[in-house]
Amino acid sequence: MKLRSSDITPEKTYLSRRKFLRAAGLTVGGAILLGACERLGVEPEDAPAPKPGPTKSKQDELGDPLTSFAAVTSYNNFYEFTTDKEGVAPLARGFKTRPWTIAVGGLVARPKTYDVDDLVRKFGELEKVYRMRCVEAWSMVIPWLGFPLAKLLKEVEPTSKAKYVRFTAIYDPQNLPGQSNGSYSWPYVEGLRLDEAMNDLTLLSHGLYGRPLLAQNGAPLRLVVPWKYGFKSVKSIVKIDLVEEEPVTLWMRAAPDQYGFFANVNPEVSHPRWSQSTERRIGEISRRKTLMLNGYAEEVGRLYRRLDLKKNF
Ligand SMILES: Nc1nc2c(c(=O)[nH]1)N[C@H]1C(S)=C(S)[C@@H](COP(=O)(O)O)O[C@H]1N2
Ligand SMILES: [Mo]
Repeated sequence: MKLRSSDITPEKTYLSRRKFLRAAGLTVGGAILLGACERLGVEPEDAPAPKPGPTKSKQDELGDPLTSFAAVTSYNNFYEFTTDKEGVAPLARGFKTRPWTIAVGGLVARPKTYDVDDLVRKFGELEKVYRMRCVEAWSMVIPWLGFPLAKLLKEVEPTSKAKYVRFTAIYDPQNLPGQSNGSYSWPYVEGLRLDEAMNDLTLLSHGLYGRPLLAQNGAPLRLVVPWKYGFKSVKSIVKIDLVEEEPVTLWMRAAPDQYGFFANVNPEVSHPRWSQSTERRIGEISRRKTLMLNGYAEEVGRLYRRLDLKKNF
């Protein structure tokens, strides 16, 4: 099926002005809007707003402040629900994320199906503050809870044939209204080269802001790869396979000329719809420069020494 680029993401301005200001915690006319709308009943919601838990960090290693919990949990890309960013959280409210298993297999010595809570107990929770840069040229700073993917991979013992990791998200069209959208090949599939998957920065996340992940953020378990565009960080994973060939991802299938396998954040390689040289940090007014590999070049640049990042976008 042939897609026009306009099919890939709806032409949508993000957060309506009032919601944006509220999410960003900005002030209008001297009144602090964060939380005030609920108290004043300006914008009645049908359920109480979720609350953040405690975080150890207030900023990332570059000194950038955390994006508000309200923005992180109300402005989402999760096409299994809807392509409308503000529509995801309301639709995801009743989505069942327990019980949940994740099957780890393919080219491994010890394939195993894990209950997600056993995984969390076994591999624990680190807090890691990462920038997340969407290919649509907006970004956030998020305090994740999770564990390195490498811990899980080491336990299942990839064979010498394994070169890539393929991640498969849940397929459940009865409960995921977006999966009736025939423009995409469901389920959502993503992939990493094995060395990328083994890198210390690469997390499996089960929480943010000191509390368990909400469904809109990919509960119960999602990938986080901070030097790549946000779409690599696949949500609500049910299967992880070690494979020999480069996986074909949902985005590569949808528009191979626009989305490559690597999807490394690169201000020098523009997407046909979005220049990647600058970005809008959610909660800030003016744009900022996008950093090579999203500011993680020191940690992961060596993975790409032999790769032309202009060709391998
Ligand atoms: N299963 C699944 N994972 C997904 C997506 C999706 O539509 N489905 N969207 C991706 C995109 S484009 C981005 S930018 C991030 C957004 O993560 P967040 O909503 O938690 O900020 O999730 C990624 N993971
Ligand atoms: Mo994205």
